[in-house]
Amino acid sequence: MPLVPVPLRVSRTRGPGFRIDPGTRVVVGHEPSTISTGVLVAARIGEVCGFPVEVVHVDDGRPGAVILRRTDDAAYLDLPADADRALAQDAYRLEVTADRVVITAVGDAGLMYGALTLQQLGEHGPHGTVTVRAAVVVDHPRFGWRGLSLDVARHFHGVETVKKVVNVMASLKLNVLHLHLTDDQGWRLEIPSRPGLTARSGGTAVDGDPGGWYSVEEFDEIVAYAATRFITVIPEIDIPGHINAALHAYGELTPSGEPAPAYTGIEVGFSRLHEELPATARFLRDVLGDVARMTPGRFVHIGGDEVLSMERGEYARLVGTAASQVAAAGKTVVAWQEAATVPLAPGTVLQYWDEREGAQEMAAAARAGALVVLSPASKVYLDMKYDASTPVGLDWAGHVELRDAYEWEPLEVLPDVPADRVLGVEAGLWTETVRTVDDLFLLLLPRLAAVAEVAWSAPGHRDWDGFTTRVAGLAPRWDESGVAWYASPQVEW
Ligand code: TNX
Repeated sequence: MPLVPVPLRVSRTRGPGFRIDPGTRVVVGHEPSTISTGVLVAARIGEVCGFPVEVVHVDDGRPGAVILRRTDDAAYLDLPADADRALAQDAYRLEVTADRVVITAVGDAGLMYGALTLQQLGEHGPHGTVTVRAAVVVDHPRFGWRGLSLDVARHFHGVETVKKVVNVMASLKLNVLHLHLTDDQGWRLEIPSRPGLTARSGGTAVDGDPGGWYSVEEFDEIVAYAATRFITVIPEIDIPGHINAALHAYGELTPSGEPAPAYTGIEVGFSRLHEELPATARFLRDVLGDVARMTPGRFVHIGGDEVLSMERGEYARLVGTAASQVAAAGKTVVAWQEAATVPLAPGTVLQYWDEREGAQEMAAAARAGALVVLSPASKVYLDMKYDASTPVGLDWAGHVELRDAYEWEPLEVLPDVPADRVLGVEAGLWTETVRTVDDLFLLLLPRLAAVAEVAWSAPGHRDWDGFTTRVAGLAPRWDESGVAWYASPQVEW
């Protein structure tokens, strides 16, 4: 299988390659986290080859060992001198010789990424054997934030589907899953202090389609499943707009005191919280407190997008209240670009999506201490149709063919934001039109592979022609795992 995202350095070395066969063992040492990484690596190799792969603590020197080795010496990995810590955690060195494979990394994430590269280098032979040509790979990501945002509010997608998405993300070395859990059409996360949110607004969705929600335990299951694959889940509770589901559940949040009617259309911008209602601050405190407690990761996303019916002062105060609740719970705030004009704590993450506006505001916020994640809709909104014939999707940001998702340079999106303020890149998949798991993967693949390479691979190391051949090699894996994908005419599949 070819390599996507393309690594920093791959050198073929002399001599025969490594054969993965029933004698292959994964050697993990005694570090508990490395043992669990080793178990996952062994399971993956076993899955591909069709036989169980043993995990052992020590290397007995016999041929056939895949050795996972943690090191504190990042110099060994050839990292650039100024590489930040997140990148060091993800870096790895992979050495394949006839007798053994050695994966060396500072963090367990790096070990896992090295094993994924090993898997992609494997060539299938008869009887389940896989051979990997002798090589040395040295690799680290360009960006520490390589994400996908998934809207489970417009249409609900359950735990099993999310796990499939996580598997595909992990295979592409993506590491942030942002879940858009609430919107006008439905509320998808159980909030223990506010059971009415899911009881009354969990069952609705666009067009009257079936809804659903994650219980606390199910959310935990997603978080843990993702964490094992080095993916951080970022929950988004979208305030102060996109909030009709909450207004439908709790009449105390509306000026009349009456619950708002359920909403199943796909307009945006009409619903809002009201600063003057005492219930509003209590709502923000309860919900964001619970969500922060349910989230082991560093970040909680508070939305802030497309509030079309609120005066700026009220908007700023409501976003500020939500942000202080998140900070009080010990988490870092993420918000959409509209919040760039609100004074927020340094280190707040702003997510840029709407290229029609906001560039100056983003630059000013970055100068004042904000960090930036890039989700330019015309490149990475994977709910955009590929072309006019795509059966699902929207087109407000244009058609996004594979090449559009691939051929762009993140640091050119907001030229006035200094490079050291840019955390990375996040694709988006909004689900107004996305009902089924097949719809979902048809939009995700192959474009998610393009975005993953933009986020991981250094400029100058990636190019469109090379990508088209490499991405074609991923399709058989997608078929094996039973996920849909779009045969873009830009690639010879
Ligand atoms: C814009 S991106 C939105 C979403 C829509 C999406 C559809 C963002 C912050 N807001 O509410 O679902 O476009 O592509």
